[in-house]
Amino acid sequence: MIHNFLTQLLAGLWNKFKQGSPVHAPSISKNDIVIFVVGPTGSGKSWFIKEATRAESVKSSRGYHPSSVKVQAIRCGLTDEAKADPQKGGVESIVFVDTPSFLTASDDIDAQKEITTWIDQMGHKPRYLGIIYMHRIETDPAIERIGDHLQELATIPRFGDNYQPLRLHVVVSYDRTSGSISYSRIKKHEDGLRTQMLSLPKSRWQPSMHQDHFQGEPEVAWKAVEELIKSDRTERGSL
Ligand SMILES: Nc1nc2c(ncn2[C@@H]2O[C@H](COP(=O)(O)OP(=O)(O)O)[C@@H](O)[C@H]2O)c(=O)[nH]1
Ligand SMILES: [Mg+2]
Repeated sequence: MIHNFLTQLLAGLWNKFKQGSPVHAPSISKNDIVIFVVGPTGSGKSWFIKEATRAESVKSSRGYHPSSVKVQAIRCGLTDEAKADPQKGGVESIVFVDTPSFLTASDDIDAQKEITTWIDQMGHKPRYLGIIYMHRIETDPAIERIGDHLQELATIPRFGDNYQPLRLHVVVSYDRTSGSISYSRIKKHEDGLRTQMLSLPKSRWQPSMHQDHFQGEPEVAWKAVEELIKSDRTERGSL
């Protein structure tokens, strides 16, 4: 059961992994944890991965132009200390997958196709697969369409066939340097987001929402990954 194999590793996840570097889908191994980071343009996907992995190749945009048109994956291996831990549950690394945005202004980026191709090329079924959905709280980018976009993701065959119901953890990003936003607006956006998540079909999705806003702290990013995995209620046995 997922709960058991990662219990020890999951305590204080964020200082158990080294700086990340790019990895291609065929190199995914059965001892990897793979986390897809999805969401609209400007929601903070690249920012989240950049801070969590400290990988130099990840560039966040500080704007709304879709800078990621291809899938880019970053692998963080376990530190030597964590590697020596007998409780590491067979896990060797965590791979963050930066996906092209949904809801982009430009229609010539086919996010679903890019993600599908990447998944089809995965060398192995990873040990664990989950999704982080980023949402930028200062703005309200058509959250009523989240369901449609996630639906597209859920129908990607290798996702749909092997991992349903899909584990989805919502992380709200907040860039304070871009100007302040009132408490009531934050609440309103969070409530709207929660309503959308709760209306997702339960047969396909197992959603949850991260309590803290991501404001660039690696600890919060890793905590979100911990929560994603820890609160999985599915028995995925031999994944
Ligand atoms: N404070 C701060 N904010 C950032 C940084 N990088 C990105 N952001 C914020 O996050 C937003 C989204 O950036 P990005 O991660 O590229 O979006 P993506 O399209 O989802 O990958 C930007 O508009 C900024 O508000 C950063 O290094 N520092
Ligand atoms: Mg990006």
